Amino acid sequence: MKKVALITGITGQDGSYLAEFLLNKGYIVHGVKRRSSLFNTDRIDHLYQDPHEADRNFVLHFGDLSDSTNLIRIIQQTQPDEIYNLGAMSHVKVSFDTPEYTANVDGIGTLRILEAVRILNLGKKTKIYQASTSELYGMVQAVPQCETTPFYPRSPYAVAKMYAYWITVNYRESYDLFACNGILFNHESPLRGETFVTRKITRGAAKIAMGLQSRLYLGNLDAQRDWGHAKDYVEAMWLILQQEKPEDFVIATGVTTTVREFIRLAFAVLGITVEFKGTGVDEVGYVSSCTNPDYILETGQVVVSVDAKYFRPTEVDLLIGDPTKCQQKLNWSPKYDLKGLVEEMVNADVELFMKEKILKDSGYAIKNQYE
Ligand code: NDP
Ligand code: GDR
Repeated sequence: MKKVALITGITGQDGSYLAEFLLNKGYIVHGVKRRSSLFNTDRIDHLYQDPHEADRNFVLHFGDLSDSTNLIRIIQQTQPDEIYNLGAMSHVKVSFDTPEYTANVDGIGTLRILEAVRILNLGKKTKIYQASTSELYGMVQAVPQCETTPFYPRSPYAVAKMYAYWITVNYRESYDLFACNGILFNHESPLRGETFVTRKITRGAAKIAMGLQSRLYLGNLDAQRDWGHAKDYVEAMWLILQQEKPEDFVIATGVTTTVREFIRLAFAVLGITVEFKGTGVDEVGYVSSCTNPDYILETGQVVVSVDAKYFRPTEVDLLIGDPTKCQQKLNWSPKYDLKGLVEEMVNADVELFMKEKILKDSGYAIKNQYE
């Protein structure tokens, strides 16, 4: 019998990599996608199977984490062996603009999944993975952050995820559910949403090098993050649910890097050296040399400026995870390093914008996208 997985957030970065990973392992994968006015399945279109095909192993269901009845019905119909609750309003800055919605989806949404499994008496069958986050650590209490480091969330997103973390632990202890938190540190990829800082930088660097954009506006360049590759991290999610007993795990690389350094690395892939001067909102990054003959950038050209509108009311300054437990118990360690990740992201964005460049070079107007 094939195992059945249900993924919420299947149209997101992690949902896409996880679906692909589970299909390769022989699972039948069901995914919950939201209704939207335009197609929102770009990241999973390569997995799509025509609904008229018999024996499909990839099936999408319309649904939303704010709707219990819908979740109960989907879980009842699909009878999953494993649920991966990845659906969320996942943008920290945006959570300050939409705090109630974020609490509903990221916090209570998790409760709805747990309750559905309990109501449907699937507690003995269905294992649940909850997408917890290093944002729970927030204000630095101790580093590196591990499973026992105290939480101090610093955004409506992190506070909602803290509720989700504890309600997952509570259902495990109260009802004996196999429910686990993966406390994942930042993970990125060419599929990363365009408004997260890494993708914003790799897109911006690619567009600047290709003459499609002149400058990149960013917020706090001093923030430090423990960045890994999403492809590695979805494997850890699966491993967490294959353990004998349900437990919570930190998933991280153990290496931290500033946003400023990430910018340097991204431009370096394009043969462009960027230096910084000034501090805070006066800070700019300028080109100090450009060795790639495909891109002719003048020395002294300002390519990065700080715009205070990207600052957060409360910031998370430093994240660096301690991967000891996941290394020992899951035998997991990342295959990608940061340099490889940045290279893959920048090269994918250069390829993505090639069509735009050809159109621009042929005199067609191109559409701007704002983040
Ligand atoms: P994305 O933002 O790429 O994807 C989020 C997914 O959730 C999308 O499929 C989105 O749908 C869906 N979604 C949003 N709102 C709802 C809703 N109301 N009901 C159902 N689905 C909804 O996030 P990631 O893939 O990067 O992250 C996956 C999960 O892991 C999230 O829960 C995130 O908070 C968490 N996380 C992520 C980390 C990271 O570094 N990437 C680190 C730690 C935790 P749509 O496509 O329609 O918008
Ligand atoms: P984060 O990721 O908040 O860590 O949450 P993000 O990439 O948004 O920010 C990382 C750091 O970069 C700083 N920054 C900027 N961020 C954005 N988005 N845009 C900018 O222009 C910019 N300039 C500087 C931020 O201030 C921050 O310090 C991600 C999400 O995937 C969450 O869902 C997940 O839980 C955590 O990672 C772990």
